[in-house]
Parts: sequence; structure tokens; C-alpha cells
Amino acid sequence: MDLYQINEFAKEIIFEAGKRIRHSFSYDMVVETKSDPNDLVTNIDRETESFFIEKIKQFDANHRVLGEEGMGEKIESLEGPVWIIDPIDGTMNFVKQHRHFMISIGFYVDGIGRLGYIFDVMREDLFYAIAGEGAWYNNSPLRKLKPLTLEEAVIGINASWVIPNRKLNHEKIIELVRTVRGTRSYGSAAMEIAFVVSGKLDAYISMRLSPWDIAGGVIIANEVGAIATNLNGNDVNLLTNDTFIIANPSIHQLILNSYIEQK
Ligand code: 2AM
Ligand code: CA
Ligand code: CA
Ligand code: CA
Repeated sequence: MDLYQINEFAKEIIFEAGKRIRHSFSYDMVVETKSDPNDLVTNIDRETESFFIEKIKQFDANHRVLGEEGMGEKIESLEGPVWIIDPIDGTMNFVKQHRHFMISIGFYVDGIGRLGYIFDVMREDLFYAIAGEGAWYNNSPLRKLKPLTLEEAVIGINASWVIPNRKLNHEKIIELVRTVRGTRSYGSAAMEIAFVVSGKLDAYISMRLSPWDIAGGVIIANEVGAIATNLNGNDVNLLTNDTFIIANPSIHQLILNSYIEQK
């Protein structure tokens, strides 16, 4: 398998999908809800996923695709070559702001991450990695993350974390928010992961993410030394939903040990 050739193909279809999404703003968007009134999906999410599947099947019919909108096959194992795709990560931003949403793609072979992509569609900014070869932000190599203290860290966290909730001790999270230099919330998990791997954020935590939210990002994370696990500190699982943290290696364990107390 020629990973360089697959990488060139992946970049090509990502740029083309981005162009199609940007053009979609000039015609009607149909917005529907999924699991709850704030869980949005549009015809463009589905059309973009279908576009990727069609291109990938043309490229190699043996490659399987796991996509958020379910246009690919039902995937129960990561055997062989599998693409894990979120056609639009940050659909609410896409609908409301027409910016701050990403295409997120991971390419796996027998469960091992080989190629990872996070593409900021409106800025045309690509974060990507080839496993074992390095990671890039457009044409510039991404460097290994530098150590820092929690007091110097800026973390990606959603405001709902500091509201009393049934999943975790919010008092500890308030303490975390007081300790760090600052917090940010961008509304796209893939964007926050892209910011962590490029040192623009130092950690990002989420109570519930799906494989397609993180599949591309964790491959890039590996190349720059960012640590991605669930909130129990275990390796991420790409077949189920789970809690999630990605962080600079110098603060990952500290956040988990001292500030995350699950109920
Ligand atoms: P999405 O836009 O692809 O759905 C903020 O909502 C982040 O959490 C986004 O990256 C979003 O991805 C993700 N997310 C995962 N599950 C979600 C859900 N059930 N409802 C809304 N956002 C969800
Ligand atoms: Ca969604
Ligand atoms: Ca998503
Ligand atoms: Ca999505």
C-alpha cells in the first residue's frame, strides 16, 4: 500500500469537498435535527459524506468507510483499510456562522492510524499527518509540543462543564478553570483538536465524542506528542462513543488526576 499516493488522493478530495461546501452557501440549505433539538444535520453534511464515499470507492473498492451520517457501510471491526469520516464537524457553526467547521478524516489499516486530516473549510487550512513521518499545518511541519505548566495552559472546554451535572464533579472543573490561564470553546471538536496539536490550545476535553470526531486528530496527535485518551486515561476506541481528552503531555495526567472526578 502506497501511503504517499493515498495521501495525495486524500488531500485532493478534501480540497474538492471544501470547494463544494463553500459553494453550497449560494443555494438552499435544509436543516434537520437528529438525537435532540440541538443536534443538527443538513443536506450538505450528507452530500459531502456521499461525495467522499463515491471518490474512495472509485479509488479502491476494497476500502471501507465509516461516516457520521451513515452513508457508508456498517462497520463492526477495523480490519483492512478503513476511512473514518466526519464530513462537517461543527454543523451548528456551519449553519449559524458559515465558518468554524472542519472536515475530519482518519485513514486506518487494521486499526492502526496511518493518515490523519483536519481541514478548516472556510480558511482552507489543512492540519495533517502521515504516521511515522510527521505532521504539517499546510506546508509547515508541526513541531513537538513544548512542556508547560497548568497555570500557563489555555484549555478548550464547554461552559456546560461548570454547571452541576450528573456525570462529573463540576466543583473540580471550576477549580481547573480558575487554575488555567484561559479557556476557549469553538464548537467543533476537530478544530479544538487541531489547535491542541498545533499548540494554539494546550488541552481539550469532552464528555461524549464519536469515532469520526477524533479519528483524524489522534493520528496527528501521535506525531507531535499530544496525548489523547478517554477520561479514565485509557486509549481511545474508534468503534464507540466515549469521553475524551487531548492534551500537551506535561498536563494530561495532572488534569485527569486532580480535576476530573467522574460520578
Ligand atoms: P458535529 O458538529 O459533527 O455533530 C460540539 O457540538 C462538537 O461536539 C462538535 O464537534 C459536534 O460534532 C460534536 N458532537 C458530538 N455529538 C454531538 C451531539 N449529539 N450533538 C451535538 N454535537 C455533537
Ligand atoms: Ca453531527
Ligand atoms: Ca463531529
Ligand atoms: Ca458532523
